[in-house]
Amino acid sequence: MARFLVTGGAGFIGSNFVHYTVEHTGAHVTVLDKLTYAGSRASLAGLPEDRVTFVQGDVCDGELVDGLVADADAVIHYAAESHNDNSLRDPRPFLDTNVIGTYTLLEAVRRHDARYHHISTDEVYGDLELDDPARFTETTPYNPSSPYSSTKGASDLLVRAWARSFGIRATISNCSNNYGPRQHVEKFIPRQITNVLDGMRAKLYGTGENVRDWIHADDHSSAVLAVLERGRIGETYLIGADGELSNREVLRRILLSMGCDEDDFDHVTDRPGHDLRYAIDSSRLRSELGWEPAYRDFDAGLEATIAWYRENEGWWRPQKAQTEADYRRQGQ
Ligand code: NAD
Ligand code: TDX
Repeated sequence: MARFLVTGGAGFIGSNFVHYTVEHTGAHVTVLDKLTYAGSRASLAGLPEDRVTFVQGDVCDGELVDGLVADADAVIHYAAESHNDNSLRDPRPFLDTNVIGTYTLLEAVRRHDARYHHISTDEVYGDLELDDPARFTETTPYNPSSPYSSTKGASDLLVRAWARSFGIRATISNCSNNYGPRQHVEKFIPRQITNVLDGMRAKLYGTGENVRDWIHADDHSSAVLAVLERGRIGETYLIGADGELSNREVLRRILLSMGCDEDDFDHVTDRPGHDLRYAIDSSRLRSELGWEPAYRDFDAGLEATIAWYRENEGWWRPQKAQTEADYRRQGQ
């Protein structure tokens, strides 16, 4: 039985990967998660105890990390400070977790010769004009805009350096915006859904013309498994599902689906340095590894996500008041 160490496995995408792995493989998963404001044990509820072990701890803790990596065949590194708006308020935790945490894991991987997969984001490439026919590819130069994306870019470069200089067996994937169940209410889609459920107005930054390239978290997980199983060592794979939509359009669909008027929202202060558009060309992943997304109908995936938040108020309620208080302080 393969032994996976999944960092950040109590977060949105990491927990999706743990559920997906238990369902689709025979691997045993050890989750290492600090349980910051973004992590929740409830996201791992219902998983069989003989398949998943939970360890609460920090990826920057060298001794803890060394012991866990020594027992793993493969390390899949999701743990990160993940929210752009938080990185504009207080960048320091992003440097600690995203840069030093990755360095700590890489050193342990080097000592124990574990297979390493690094989870990253399309935001490392900066942004595109709305009318640019180009999309991001594996050779697009890095040009990150925010403290979040610059620390993710830094962590990717550490992985490349450790692969080249020390020969670690590493792959990297850079994925576009994920949606689905168990996403923190600070993020765009869950924030709007839970605002409507709470009788508050939805909040759109700036004009809302900004475009994001949406992918269901299950499709991100299936792509990561494909890279782990069949990816070329040393390679980077972009993960995306051709899901470009403007924020204004996503919000319109949420509002109409929840029985609101499409104008039932407030324009709020824009995010400083707000990236205009992300778009992923995932040809390499599809042609080399034969991966295809299972969720081709964004509206159906969005409906299911809205239903999940309706049915799981107990999961998101503890996060909501503090998140909105933080946004209010910034006029958002
Ligand atoms: P998230 O904020 O929901 O979860 C992050 C998890 O990491 C939490 O459980 C948190 O407790 C844990 N964590 C934070 N600091 C830690 C530390 N020092 N030690 C151990 N655990 C720690 O984030 P997410 O949206 O699930 O993102 C997961 C990964 O995927 C990140 O690396 C992110 O950059 C990447 N990514 C996210 C998206 C997206 O759309 N959300 C897209 C592409 C890539
Ligand atoms: O209330 C809001 N109103 C709004 O208009 C919020 C919270 C966001 N937005 C806009 C900002 C973005 O253009 O919606 C878009 C999506 O925002 P976020 O959910 O914060 O995501 P984004 O900044 O695009 O980054 C996400 O995708 C890439 C993840 O948070 C990152 O971790 C990932 O790397």
